Amino acid sequence: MRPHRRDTAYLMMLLLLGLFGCGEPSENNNNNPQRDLSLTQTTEDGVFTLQYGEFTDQEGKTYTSIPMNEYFTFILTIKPKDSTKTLKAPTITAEMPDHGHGMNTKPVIEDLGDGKYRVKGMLFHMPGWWKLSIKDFSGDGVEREVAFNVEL
Ligand SMILES: [Cu+2]
Repeated sequence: MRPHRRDTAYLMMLLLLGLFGCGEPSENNNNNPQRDLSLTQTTEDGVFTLQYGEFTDQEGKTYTSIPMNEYFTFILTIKPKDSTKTLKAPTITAEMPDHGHGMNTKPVIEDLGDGKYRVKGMLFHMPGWWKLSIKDFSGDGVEREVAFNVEL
């Protein structure tokens, strides 16, 4: 009888964590209209313009926008203003600033040449505000970072 009751208490705890933990839907519905959701961003110094899009699933089927809790692939294009600037494969991360966590997956980046990269293995597992960060992509040793906002 006793271990049984402990199991029940444990289950209740899990249930409460699920209800009040990260991801309670009502707290994610207040989308910020001020947030810049554009798919193109320029680095602060104006040297690089980055664009992302062409969302697909693992089989290459098109998504009109980033899906929630589904693996997706996107194409990132990095264009230097000055053609002498060289590029290298960027570091790509994504986080939910309101929740203090990132993705549970690690993206895989494929260099398609000419400043294009295919980024696979992305998974935004929760609704809310995501910040997609692209950094460390220039060959000149200057650290630059560009962030794209996503509302799911
Ligand atoms: Cu979250």
